[in-house]
Amino acid sequence: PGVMACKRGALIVLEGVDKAGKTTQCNKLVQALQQSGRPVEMMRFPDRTTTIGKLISAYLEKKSDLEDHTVHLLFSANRWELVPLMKKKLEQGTTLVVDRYAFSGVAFTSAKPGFCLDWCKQPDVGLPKPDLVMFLQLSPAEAALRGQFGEERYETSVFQRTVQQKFEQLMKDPSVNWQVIDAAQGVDEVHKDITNYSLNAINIAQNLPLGELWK
Ligand code: NYM
Ligand code: MG
Repeated sequence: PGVMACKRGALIVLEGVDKAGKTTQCNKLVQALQQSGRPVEMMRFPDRTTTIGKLISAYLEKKSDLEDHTVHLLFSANRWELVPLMKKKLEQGTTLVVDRYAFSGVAFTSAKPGFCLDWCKQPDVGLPKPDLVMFLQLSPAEAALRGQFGEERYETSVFQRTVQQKFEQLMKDPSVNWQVIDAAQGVDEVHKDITNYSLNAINIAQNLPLGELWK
């Protein structure tokens, strides 16, 4: 008898502007999937633990300055350096829940003057394609109710409004499985929506090959 192909895990991404609740919801989703006996791991981008990630982290904390194109390419390189690990995990049947991905990469850089969406997408073309991208939608007014922004680069309401518009442009692309989640709901309601979409994506992905993003 031939060796049975192991069913692959799903690549699930949470996106949204700062303070939308991505990290909280990623943690809750991982916990719920674990409790239901499904193999799952969380990842986040930028992954600040690698050599490239440390350069990015210093930039975000304003401890260093980097030229805008350069930092964009570093964010992308930080994803590419983790691709072999991601593919291995997915092939082993582990679902990956990812806090930000290439969409944040494009939305944040293209919110800067002089950057078009298309240039920003190019370095991430061919990354593992998420089976599901959930966008946690929160209006600037609702975000303001959640308190002050932090001290890192990009954490101003003016910049975040532009980032939101860039995400909206990216969401028009039907080649990506976008689902918009109303992040103004309570934590448990948001979690319920996210879990339902995720279980569905896990079921569908297990019989499909992993795709290539924007290709
Ligand atoms: N960010 C994140 C980018 O500018 N480009 C990227 O490719 C990614 C993944 O870094 N403000 C920005 C968005 C956030 C910051 O914040 C990372 P956090 O809190 O570590 O998710
Ligand atoms: Mg954050």
